[in-house]
Amino acid sequence: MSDSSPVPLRAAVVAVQLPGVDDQAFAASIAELRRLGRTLGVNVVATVTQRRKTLHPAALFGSGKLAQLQALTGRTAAELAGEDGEESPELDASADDAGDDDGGEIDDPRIEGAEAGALAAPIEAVLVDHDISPSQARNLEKATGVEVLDRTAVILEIFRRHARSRAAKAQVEIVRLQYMVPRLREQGKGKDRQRGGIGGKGAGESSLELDRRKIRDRIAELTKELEAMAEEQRTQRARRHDMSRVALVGYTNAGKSTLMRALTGSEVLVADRLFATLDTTVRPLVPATRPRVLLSDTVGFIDKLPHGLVNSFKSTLDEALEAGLLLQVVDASDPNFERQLQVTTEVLAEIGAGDVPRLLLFNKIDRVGSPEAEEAATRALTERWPEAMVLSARRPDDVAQLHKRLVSFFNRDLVEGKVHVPYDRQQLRGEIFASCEVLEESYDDAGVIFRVRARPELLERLQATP
Ligand SMILES: Nc1nc2c(ncn2[C@@H]2O[C@H](COP(=O)(O)OP(=O)(O)OP(=O)(O)O)[C@@H](O)[C@H]2O)c(=O)[nH]1
Ligand SMILES: [Mg+2]
Repeated sequence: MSDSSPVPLRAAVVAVQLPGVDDQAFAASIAELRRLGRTLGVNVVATVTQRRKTLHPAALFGSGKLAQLQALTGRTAAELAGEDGEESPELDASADDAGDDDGGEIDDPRIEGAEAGALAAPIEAVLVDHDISPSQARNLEKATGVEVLDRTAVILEIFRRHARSRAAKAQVEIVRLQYMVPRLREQGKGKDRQRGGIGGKGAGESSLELDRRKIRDRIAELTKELEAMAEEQRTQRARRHDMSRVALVGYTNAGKSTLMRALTGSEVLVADRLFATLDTTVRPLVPATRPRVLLSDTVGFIDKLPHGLVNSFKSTLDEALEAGLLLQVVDASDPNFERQLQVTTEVLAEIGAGDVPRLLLFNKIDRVGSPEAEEAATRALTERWPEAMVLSARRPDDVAQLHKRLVSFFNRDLVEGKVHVPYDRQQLRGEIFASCEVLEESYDDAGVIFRVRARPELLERLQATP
């Protein structure tokens, strides 16, 4: 199989519905994995689900379900077992809990697309909507004979493809390598399959060649590189320390970058795909305000975000931590928005941004439907979240109103005072005009006296400057 094939890979999504996961949440999670797959150019043509009490450590599915999945690969269990010269461990392991197969209601594999009844062509990959262990993945690969990616692997691959800056690339690379370490032995034991596919293992790169020590060295090297970059970023942030800063945060695809564009006139990337933005961008509000308000756009969140990714993007997310205000953007047109809001709130707490003042923005209200539906949705949202703003990033009036609200938020903190700038220190003049609202300018023998409105910390610093 060539890894540069322009034809989308055909895949099946598999998921186990565990107790405590309701139908809606289960369906939403699967739908999200399909979207993640599409972002990688993977066409999900079937979904195989099963209810089980727990995730079995070795076998994800019971034998009946596994047979259905195997059928989608266009080969029989016997063929698949014969190919590997041994019995499928997935089938063995599922013998003890075969009863589970009948334990709950089971979907038949859903065939997507027009031709119901049978798949037009066999699947070439399996996407699992869980984080599975290396042995679960290995067993499933053996049983199906196709590439298996769990949710983490799918997200990591998207991050790898979308990373642009040196820092983002290094961050993703570290997490990917960490993900690979426990899986190396598994792959090393069997024959190394030099096939192309989704997981970035193609292009002649053999996982055997990369032994663990080499990987650890590489991780250490990347970590050092990142630390140097973080230092640089810290210096840059320190320079913005006295300024009014707002950070856009929220679920992936909520419309953060669209709002960034609308509020700052910048050309950041907007795309209808998951994790379009991985790098942080900082721009001043436009129309310009005095003092300046800086807005930052950054990576989005997702349910079951791989833990390493949250950690590795922490320095990127520091921008959010240091902001005076977070704009928590929610896609109000997504049926699953409440869960997305919850996930975002949890991640914010996890990175230590739980206490930063926050303004909830229910975005994409233009997408909910008719004017009546929109009105009803707006009413319901404001009833439940009275402090929130309901808006559409595509409506200039809404954006103007948000702009106003940001300005008045920071205005509340401003204090009035005088700054004396000696004639030989006129370089301060530029900084004062950029960072303060200048109310009056007068002169004495020694220099210029500015009467300004500014953030208290800034005013103190300016007044202390000799
Ligand atoms: N109808 C409508 N579409 C919107 C609105 N805001 C954003 N979109 C669309 O939603 C999609 C995602 O928007 P982005 O701004 O890229 O979303 P994001 O939050 O930056 O997403 P990530 O960078 O992936 O985390 C794009 O296709 C936008 O055009 C809105 O208010 N109304
Ligand atoms: Mg974005």
